[in-house]
Amino acid sequence: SVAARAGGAGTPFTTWILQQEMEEKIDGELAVVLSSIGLACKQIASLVQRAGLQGMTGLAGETNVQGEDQKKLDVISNDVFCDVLRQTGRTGVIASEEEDVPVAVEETFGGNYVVVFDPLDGSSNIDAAVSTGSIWGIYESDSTCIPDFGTEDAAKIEEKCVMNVCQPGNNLLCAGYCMYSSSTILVLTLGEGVYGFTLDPTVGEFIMSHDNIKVPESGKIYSFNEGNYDMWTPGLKKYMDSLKTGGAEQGTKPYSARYIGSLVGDFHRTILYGGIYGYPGDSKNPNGKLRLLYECAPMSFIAEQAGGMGSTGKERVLDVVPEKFHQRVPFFTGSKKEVQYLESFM
Ligand code: P6P
Repeated sequence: SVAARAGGAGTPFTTWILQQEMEEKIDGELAVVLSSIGLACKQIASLVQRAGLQGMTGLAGETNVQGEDQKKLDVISNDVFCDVLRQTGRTGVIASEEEDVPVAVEETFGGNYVVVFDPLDGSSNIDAAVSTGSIWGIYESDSTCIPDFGTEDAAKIEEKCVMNVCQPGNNLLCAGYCMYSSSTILVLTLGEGVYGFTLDPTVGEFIMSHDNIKVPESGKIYSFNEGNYDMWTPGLKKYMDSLKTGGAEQGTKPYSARYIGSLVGDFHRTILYGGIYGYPGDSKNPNGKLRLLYECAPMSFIAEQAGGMGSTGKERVLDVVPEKFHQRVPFFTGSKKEVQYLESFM
């Protein structure tokens, strides 16, 4: 008989999850949650691929809590993630960029896990068929914040859900993203390395294509929206200017600029090719634009597990304890040497 593959390239995602469970890296509950996230990503990939054909581009006519116009696909992708996670019966709280507040999954709050996610990040790119992505993080539910649906009112339940969700990234059990681009790639970490799975549309399954991703130690690619340059601090301007004449090794080859304007696409290229992605704070938005809970913390967990860094410019993103659900932080991530060089200017 063909011995079951012990992981490695070519392993289907479903098989890999079962192997992690057999090796007791995850329990059966988390295995179910991960499989359901894989299903949500396949459903969203299908929607994104057909968006232009099914009249799903354009605006949904509503705005989210961030005051951003919600694209039709934003709303649909959020529903996909919420429905799939509820149906697992293993999630206690789900928290989405698209929802005003975290939501307790009443039917099964006994679920062990809290899932935070951005169902379709970079959705402003959808109308131009530019890459987008889903981002998620999974925490253990905080046993001191389990609401009592029998006795507590909605305000108390909401308060406990927000407390349960606002955990530092150091507590993450799993972080991942799925990029919808020239191919559909699901990348995740369970705390022991970073693995990438490419969707084989002929099978309808994610197949391992990246076995233990490692970020190059350095890389001469920078990914910032330089349109904000005039609003940056003097230190950051000095840093950016230095990249034009070689960066840490002044007088050597200048850096190349690559900016998709979609975090998942820019991040994925950065961890594979090396370099740095940054969304700094500026005079208009001192904490930048990206959200801590469901963008910067999961991406930082992945970056660190791949041997890179995730920094606010002053500290590890994973050390930041969220005070607010939709809290923003300045974000710099990628090759260790590149992020350390940036931090020396902050
Ligand atoms: P800007 C997309 O809206 C997003 O949240 C990230 O995906 C992306 O990296 C960033 O904002 C782009 O922002 O201000 O450069 O358009």
